[in-house]
Order: sequence, then structure tokens, then C-alpha cells
Amino acid sequence: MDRRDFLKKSLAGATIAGVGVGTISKQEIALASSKKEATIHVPPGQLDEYYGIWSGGQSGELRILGIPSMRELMRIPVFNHDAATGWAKTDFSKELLGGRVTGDTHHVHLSYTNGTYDGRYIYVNDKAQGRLARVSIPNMEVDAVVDIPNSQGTHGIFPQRHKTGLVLCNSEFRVPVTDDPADVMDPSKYVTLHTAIDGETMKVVWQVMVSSNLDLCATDYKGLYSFATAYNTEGGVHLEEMISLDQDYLIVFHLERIANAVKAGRTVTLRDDPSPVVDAREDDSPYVLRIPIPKSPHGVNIDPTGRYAVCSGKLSPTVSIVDIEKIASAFAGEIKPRDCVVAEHEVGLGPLHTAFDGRGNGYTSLFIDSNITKWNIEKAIRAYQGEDVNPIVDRIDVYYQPGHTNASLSETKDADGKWLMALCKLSKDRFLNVGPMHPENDELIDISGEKMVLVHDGPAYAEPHDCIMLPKDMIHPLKFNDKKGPRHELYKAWAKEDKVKLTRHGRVFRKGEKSVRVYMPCKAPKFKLKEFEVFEGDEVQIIMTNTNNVADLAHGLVVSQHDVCFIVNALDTQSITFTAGKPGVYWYYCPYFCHALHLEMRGRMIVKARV
Ligand code: RUQ
Ligand code: CUA
Repeated sequence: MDRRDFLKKSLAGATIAGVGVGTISKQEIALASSKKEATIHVPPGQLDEYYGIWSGGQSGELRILGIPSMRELMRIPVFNHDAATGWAKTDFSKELLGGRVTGDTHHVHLSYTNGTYDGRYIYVNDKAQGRLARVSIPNMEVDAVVDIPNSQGTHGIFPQRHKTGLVLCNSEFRVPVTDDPADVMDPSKYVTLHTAIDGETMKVVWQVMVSSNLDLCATDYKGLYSFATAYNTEGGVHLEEMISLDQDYLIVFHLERIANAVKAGRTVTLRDDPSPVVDAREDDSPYVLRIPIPKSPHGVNIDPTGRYAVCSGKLSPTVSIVDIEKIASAFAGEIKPRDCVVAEHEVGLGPLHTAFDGRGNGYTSLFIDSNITKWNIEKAIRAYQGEDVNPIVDRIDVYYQPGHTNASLSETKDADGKWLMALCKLSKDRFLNVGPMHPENDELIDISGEKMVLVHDGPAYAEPHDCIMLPKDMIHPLKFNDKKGPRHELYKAWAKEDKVKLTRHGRVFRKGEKSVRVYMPCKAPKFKLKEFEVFEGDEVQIIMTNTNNVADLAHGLVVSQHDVCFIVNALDTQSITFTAGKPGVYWYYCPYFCHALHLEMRGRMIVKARV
């Protein structure tokens, strides 16, 4: 028994007996329990209790972690080229991405039904190219990507929570939306858009045009409103201009009024895009409510009761609490927009995002102070009413400079107050030195008690922005692709056209003077075609089907010297298209270690000179 086991065992004995702790000092007990090793160590062979879904920032991907072990379980390529899986190279992914293989994933959310995750989809934005992608959870792969029209810097996104309905997307950068060259030089003409995408069809439903930069996004629990924090009310294009005012806004979008305007045709279109656009730039627009909030607010998070929208002040040391129940009166003109604010308390420097535990507390990340501050919602409201109470409950230092913070199920009505994540932007000296580029530091914090306890440092590659955590039985990924997605529609259509069975026939079809289609079933350790012939310059499409009925038994295909590498999971099909190079012999092989004869799993592509 090592010392650690001894400590644990002794502690357990002490608890059961309810007596003193013999030779172990109080300090040692405090140390052992503060480390919570028993709760976060997931022994080999055992599974985590929670899934964590991470955005991957400039890597353009999503990542799936096990919580509390913080083991990275899988990556889902989205807005990137992934050499291991062939994402962005295979026919389907290439088409979805339209040739743009860089991306910046910031915000990740699951689809909802009745205020909690329904396990169907994951939505994630690409700030770099202004896109929204959807991952099908059963298959854990992207099945749709939509370009957000008329806008740049798609940043905050949030799906509706009462049902899988709209996904609202904020564009952050103000841009001209006409073809008039004069508008390019006139920032007063620049606009941003709040875009509604149908979460099922992944089509644009409408857009609302405003003038401030739209930052984070949220939705209520009833389907009445969506929210955007807005900064740069000044309309500036340089930093100094953007931060001169002490007050910006939480913009509330009145979804029913917007839908009615769209139905009645009170819309415009911009450039050659057909999406209906509602103009809400006027100060007295009926479609939006602008609630004044200090200063360049960043995060907006709805508490699990659905009653409060919490705005983190960023350049103001405060968080502002908006009572969502008052918003209808403000839209009706019975109270002023600012009257919806029911608390505004100081939390510290650089408040960015707030998470909740379902027990009435908020946890705000303080970027400049490098800590997470826990505070009580009810006390904050009483303090705002003049009572002498301190809403701050606890603070914990994090290492260093947290951006997002999120708690298990925090954004659902089922927030369970178990785990909190602080996504720290800098790790500095927390890990072994690996050169000039440092990992970030994702810190796991136990929030089940009154005091927060830091339990794990998790180095993360550039640069997760956000994450969600949910109990493992809330999603049910499949072991084999269900072949119901749009990707499989392609293969079915091709197989029908060529009258082949994807699982059976190894065939080569000349489809045109310079194009060839190759069907390539495979089963460990063999490709159905030992070789095939094409001409130099042919466009070669390979449709490969893995017929091994064994979960986890993947094959892949590399075609030497042709920049081709992709994976085909068990019982799945994938396709890729490339151009045949100079005449010669090119070995193709399976890159996934699938069999004792894996190294022999290969064949020859023979490229002949065109005559
Ligand atoms: S933002 S660090 Cu892209 Cu989510 Cu706040
Ligand atoms: Cu198939 Cu290695």
C-alpha cells in the first residue's frame, strides 16, 4: 500500500467509526480531501460519468473529453482538414466546406427539448468564415454546414431551448451590406446581423439588422426571446472609438414580432442573398429592446430557472441581472428598458462568462483577476434593493486568465452543480516546457460544496473557447454509422447508377474521357481490388466500403504520392476524388492497424501514359 492509499483507507475508517484519526494529522486529511483524488481518478478500464464537448478554437475542430478524468476521447473535425480521417478531402466533407478548411470554433451547444439536452445535434460556429455547422450525435460527424449571409465574424450562437427550433447566430463585425463602393468608406453604413437558422433544415429563416457589434448570444426557455450582448455602440472602427462609452446594451429580440414582420413581408434583401432581413436599426424599433448595460458586456447566460439573464461586464467590474419576466412590460412601453435590471453587483476585474449550479449561485470568470467568483443571485438582487448583504460567496484562483467558464448542465433547467470548468487562456508554468507555443489550461473545479475545489489541470491545444458538460446517458452515439445522413445518399445514388453493391463489387468504371470511378470494398486484410489501371491526368474517384462487421475495426486508404488519406469505419463507406499523377506504379495501403497482415493490406494503382 502506498502512502496515498493508506491515507484514503485510514480516512474511510475514521469516517465509518466516527472517531479520531490516529496518527494522521488534520493537515494531511485536509490535503487528501481537498485533492479529491478519489472522485476524479478514473481507473484504467473504467468510464467517465460525464461527457465534455469542447470547441477547438483555431484548430477548427470539436473535442470530446471524459469528465472528471479530462481524458481526450475523440476529435470531431469540422472547419479544418484532418489528415487522420480525411475530413476536408473526402467528397462529402469537401463539398460541405466549399474549399475553406480553416475555421475558428467558439461556441458549442446541444439541441434542446423542454429546456434540456435532447441528444440529437451539436451546433458549433465558425467565427473565421461566418458559418454554422451541425454534428449528428448518433454518428458523431458533421452532417450540415450553413454560410451565414451578409455578415462577418459569426460569434455567439444559441439554439432555442423549448424545442429544437431556431439556432440564433450573432455577427460581431460591422460590415457594409450594399454594393455601393461609397459605403465601404462610410462606417456609419456598416451593420451586423442576428440570424435565425432552422435547427432541423439548417436553412436561414430570417435576419435582423442592427448596428452594434453583437457578441454572445442566449435564448430564453419559453421561445419568446433571444439575446445578444452588444458593444461598440459608438460605431467605431478603431479600438479607442469602440470603448469610449461607459454603457452598451443587452439587445433582446422579440421573436414573434420578427416572425410576423417576415410573414407580412416587412423585410428587405441584401445584395443577391434571398434571406428576409428585418431592419431594427432605429432607436424605437418594435423588434428589439435595448437594455443599457455597463460596459462592453461580453457573456450573457440564462440561469437554470429561466428567470434571469446575467450579463458579464467585461470592461465594467460588474455583472448585471436582467429579469426576463419584466421584458414584456418594457416592450409594451410600460417600464423603461433599464428597469428590467434587478441587480448589478461588483464581482472583480474583467468578468466574461457566468455559469450556474442550480442552487441559486452564479460563477463568473474574471479574466484580469484570474479567478472564478461564486456569488448568490438572490443576495445580489437584495443588495441592489439596498439591503446590506454581500452576494459574494467564494473565490478561487485559476491559472491563468480564464475566458469561458461552464458548469455541468449549467445551460439547462437540470443544472446539477457538480463540475465547473475554467478555460484558462494562459498556462505559463503549469506544465513542462514544450517550446514557445504553450498549451492552454482547462481547469476542473469541484463545485458540489460551499467552497470551490480545484481538482485538475488539463493542457489543451489551440484554442478551446467554450465547452459543455453533461451526464453520459444524455447522449447515445452509435457504434456503426446509421447510414441515414446525407453523406450516404451520395453513395446510394452512385451505386444505383452503376448497378453495383457497395459491399460486394470491386469495379472500375470509366465515367468520361478523363474520369474514372473505382468501387473498392475491403475486409481485413484485403482490398477487393488488388490493382486497377487509370491514365495520367484522370480524375479518379474511389468509393471504399469497409465490410468488417466488427465495431472499432477501421480501415483507411492512402494512395502513395497522391495526397490521399482517409478513414472508413466499420460497415461505413467513404469516397474521395483526386487526379492521377505521372505514369508509374503507386501503392495504395491501409493506414489503420487492422490485422496481423495489416502491412500487407495494399494494392497497386497503375497509371498509364495517355495515348
Ligand atoms: S467568447 S472568452 Cu468567443 Cu465565447 Cu468569451
Ligand atoms: Cu485495414 Cu490496416
